[in-house]
Amino acid sequence: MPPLPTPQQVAWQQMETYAFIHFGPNTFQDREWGYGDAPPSCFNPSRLDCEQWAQTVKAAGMKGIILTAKHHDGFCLWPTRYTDYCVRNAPWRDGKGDVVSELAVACRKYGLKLGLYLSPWDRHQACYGTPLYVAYYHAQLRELLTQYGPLFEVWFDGANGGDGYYGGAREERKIDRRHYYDFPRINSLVGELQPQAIIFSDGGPGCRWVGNEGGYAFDTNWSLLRIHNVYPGYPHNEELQTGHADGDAWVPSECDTSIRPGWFYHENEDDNVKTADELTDLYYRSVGHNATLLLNFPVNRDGLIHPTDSAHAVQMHRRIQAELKNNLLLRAGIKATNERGQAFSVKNLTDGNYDTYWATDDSVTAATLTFTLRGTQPVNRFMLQEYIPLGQRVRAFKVEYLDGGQWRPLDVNEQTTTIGYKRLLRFPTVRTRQLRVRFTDSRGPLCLNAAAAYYASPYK
Ligand code: FUL
Repeated sequence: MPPLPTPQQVAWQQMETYAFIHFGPNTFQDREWGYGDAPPSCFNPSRLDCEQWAQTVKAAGMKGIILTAKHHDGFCLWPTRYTDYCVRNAPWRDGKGDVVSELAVACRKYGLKLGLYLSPWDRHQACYGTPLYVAYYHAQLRELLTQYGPLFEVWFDGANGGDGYYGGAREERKIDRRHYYDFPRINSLVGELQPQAIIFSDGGPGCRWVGNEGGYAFDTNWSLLRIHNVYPGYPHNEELQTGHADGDAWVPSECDTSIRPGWFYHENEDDNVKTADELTDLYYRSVGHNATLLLNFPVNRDGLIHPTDSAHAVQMHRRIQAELKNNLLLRAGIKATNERGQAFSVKNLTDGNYDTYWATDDSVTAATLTFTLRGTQPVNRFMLQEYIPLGQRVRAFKVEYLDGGQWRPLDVNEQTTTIGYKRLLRFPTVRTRQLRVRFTDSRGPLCLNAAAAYYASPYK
């Protein structure tokens, strides 16, 4: 039996895009990796407003927010029982503030899901590197899992070990990344307290790092992983980019990137915010490559998302909506060389129902879908979705258009190998009456629940 996603993984994948927020003492000290010695007094956002974050994220079409509750510097954005190195000892809201709680409330108000990042590496705690720290880390995780309502994702970073403040020791500490934190215990804690939450790490088990921080996935991207090989800090990024075609677990990829060069806010990056064009390109190469897009907003010293960042993100969303608006296949005739029977008809490809799909007979792993449009039309985008509750199957396909009497390949400039949850293809505009997809290799019978073709007019 090939690996299948859990219903939670399917629901998570359907979110498609969600936001990251990096915020903490680094914001006030102009750093990326705080050493762990910043005084809590530096944490003093003048106008922190989680509703402003939520409004921005919502307007950018995203479905949730993941906050750095604790980054590598060890400072906690919630008043944890287990250390004084937290908001309780900051001047912000006279030490009575709780960023995690304010964000949880804002997310609920705006219909967004909440996720949390709790850095395993902690450059502040004196006990880091000993078993006591692991108990501390698990206790903090339990607080976050029990105090703030349902979480959609819990994020475990792979960066680990090295030098730090460590209670004043100011030294280098090395841990065994694979075993030190007791990830099996962490995973069962999350499973027990937040069963719907997806666990992110380099190797899952809920979803995996895509092997780069550029915000894109490779064109060949399996949601499968040989999970027992991979662990946080796994050094073979190229395997995380493509997944393992023969993987034994369902571990889809997530593309994390920041809208600015840094993860944290730096004023000197105000003119270096990714443009709507660049962000749109990343959408096609993340969501359109069978992954999710986790886009980071570095909240500034006021405690707000900078207006440039929010403008670009909202423009990206509008652009994507405009480009993928009119599915030309809704009014097209669709024929398949094989159909499993009426319940699995090609009509299911355009009925807008996620859970109905076109399928081929058991023995059929290659087939062709032909789409006849209402007259000759310009086309420059194509979309396919496999019905992933039944797994990821397609290994190779070709998309072609009829040019005069000749079928010609669309100039997609990518390998057309895997599809998975969603595959989006862009190509120079062709004018045609017919398009076809030839599925040439698949691990099993084909199961596709959606197909679309669009004409994205040049953006003004
Ligand atoms: C990395 C961290 O070291 C960065 O600071 C950031 O949090 C990024 C999302 O993950 O591993």
